[in-house]
Amino acid sequence: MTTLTIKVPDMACGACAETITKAVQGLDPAASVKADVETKAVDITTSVNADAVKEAIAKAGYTVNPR
Ligand SMILES: [Cu+2]
Repeated sequence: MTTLTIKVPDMACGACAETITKAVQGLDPAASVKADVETKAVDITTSVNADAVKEAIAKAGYTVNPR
């Protein structure tokens, strides 16, 4: 398991946070996801690698910053 913090600057509201959470959990149902709209940061604990997580968030329609 690894813990990632991924910056998603265009996460603007609770619905965005939910979409992102579902995108990550669609990839890894066991992932722990905490999407914070105020800081635009998504804290994720997962066994899936960071690139795959970023890709899932990008596919959900959000721009992902490296860190
Ligand atoms: Cu939103």
